[in-house]
Amino acid sequence: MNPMTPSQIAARLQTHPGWRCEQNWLARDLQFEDFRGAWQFMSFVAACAEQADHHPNWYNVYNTVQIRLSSHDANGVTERDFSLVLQIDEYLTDAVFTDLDPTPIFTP
Ligand code: H2B
Repeated sequence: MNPMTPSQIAARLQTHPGWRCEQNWLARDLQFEDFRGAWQFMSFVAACAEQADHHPNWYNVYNTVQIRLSSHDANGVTERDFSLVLQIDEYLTDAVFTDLDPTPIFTP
């Protein structure tokens, strides 16, 4: 699967508020009410990821989750990443959360 072009990604992101593109990644930084909320979100995404055999990069600290999606084998963003975005956005329609300002992922 070929990576999408920056203009293709920008066009798709029009319908996915909260998400942005950072180099070869789709990125979103979320804050939930508490650790339980963050963990329930991650559990949902983990199940979707396993089903799709397509896994996020993410970083969790208490009630925050920084999620990054990319297709490693295509070295870029593909439809598989947007398929996860769709499932995540659907989950979030019933969740209590706020979007955090873009925050670089902590790298030790
Ligand atoms: N997840 C992501 N995001 N990109 C990949 O290229 C990828 C993956 N490849 N999950 C899968 C696993 C591959 O390593 C396994 C062997 O199918």
